[in-house]
Amino acid sequence: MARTLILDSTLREGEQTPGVSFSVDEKLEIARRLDDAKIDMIEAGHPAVSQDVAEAVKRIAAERLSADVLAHSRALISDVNCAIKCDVPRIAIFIGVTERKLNSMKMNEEKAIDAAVKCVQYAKDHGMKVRFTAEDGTRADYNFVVRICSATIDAGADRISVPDTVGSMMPSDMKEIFSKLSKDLNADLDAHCHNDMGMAVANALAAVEGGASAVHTTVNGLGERAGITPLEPFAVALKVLHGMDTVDLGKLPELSMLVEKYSGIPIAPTQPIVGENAFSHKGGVHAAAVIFDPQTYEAFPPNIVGRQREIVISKYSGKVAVEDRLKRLGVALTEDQLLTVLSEIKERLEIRSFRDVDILELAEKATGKKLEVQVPKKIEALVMVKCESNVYTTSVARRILWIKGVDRVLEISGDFDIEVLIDVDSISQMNEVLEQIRVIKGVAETNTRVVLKKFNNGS
Ligand code: HCA
Ligand code: CU
Repeated sequence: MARTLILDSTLREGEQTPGVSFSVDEKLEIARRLDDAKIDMIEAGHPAVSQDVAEAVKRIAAERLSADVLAHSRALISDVNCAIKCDVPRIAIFIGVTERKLNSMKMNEEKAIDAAVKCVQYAKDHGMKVRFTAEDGTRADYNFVVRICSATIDAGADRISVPDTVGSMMPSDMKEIFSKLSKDLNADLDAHCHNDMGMAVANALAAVEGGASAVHTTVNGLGERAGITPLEPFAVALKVLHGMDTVDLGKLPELSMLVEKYSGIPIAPTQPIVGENAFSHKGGVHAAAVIFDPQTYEAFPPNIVGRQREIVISKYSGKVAVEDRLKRLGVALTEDQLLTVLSEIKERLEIRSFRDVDILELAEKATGKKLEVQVPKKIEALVMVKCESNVYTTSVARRILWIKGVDRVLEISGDFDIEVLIDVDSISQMNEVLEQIRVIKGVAETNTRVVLKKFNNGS
């Protein structure tokens, strides 16, 4: 199978995510990092949207990245002119091709072909490489899709995108339509799959099997509604299922965190590849098997993207997981002591995941002696957070809660909006947490107090 090209549209489709607006500098940084990760094409924006979008496209194009940089454009000469002003080497010109969309634009098929061809020719005359997009093409009349795409190919388009604009396809149909298009069109094909029914990765893979040579992605799957094919699982799937090397997989977690930070859209713990839990094992049966042989419960190892496997200790844990954790902490217990620790773990329901200190404390109790282990001294701090007036405090609070090292988040009244309890092992970790809080969109000010002494009433 030929190497699939990846076009990343985080800066165009991704910025169409409700609530997301990247600054020009943020876009430049994301573009550089995408380039660094060896993305083939970067869809930098739709310049006709606004002045700042145009400026970002122009500045990204001026970076002379290895990736092919392109601008998005409606099939309007005025839009193409905006792209020309940005000096982009490539343009993607789209027009809706379903009967419904043609009606809403008060156009018929011939007029749509005419508008598309004129714009493609105009862009070619101005020295740009051109992709034509038959928007919502998977739901449109197939013969018309072939007719309009062929006309734009004759006018000079070298790539054709037939997007699943509303995410209504399923993989078998996707493969079929791309197999047909590869025979009927004399151009390279792009697949752009929306995720409305959660099939964007599967549909993109199916399109590749059918003959698509490029797939559109966004970091963290951002985009209109439920977004499009997320870059991270798609690139990993190409590697794991087809042995295909595309982007630098080791760069994905950082890229994902950067986009999480600038977009303000949190990564769910269960998100594949980049979610907090993507490489964690919890159930006793799972943990025991993974400790024996990780492949028992892993389709691919975490180090494929530079991450590490975690065995969570909780009431679901069995003897093997607890013994393994203690061994890694340098503690060996007798069978009886181990069973005592395990039964305590199963009773202490207030602790959802046991940290090393918690486990060591139980081991000390079971052995009746102070263990000779270097347990890092914990640092606790209270961070008061003030939010900007136009943001929804709960969404900021929720984002803070997902930061590693944050114990509790309280929405409060008074001078500050949120109080955060941090529980970490070192000052440098505390600073890291503070930094992660400060960069969250909507955080205006923070004020930190380190806990010196704690008094409990014994309850
Ligand atoms: C839209 C356009 C698009 C275009 C995809 C492409 C879609 O926002 O409607 O140019 O390939 O999903 O059809 O994103
Ligand atoms: Cu789209």
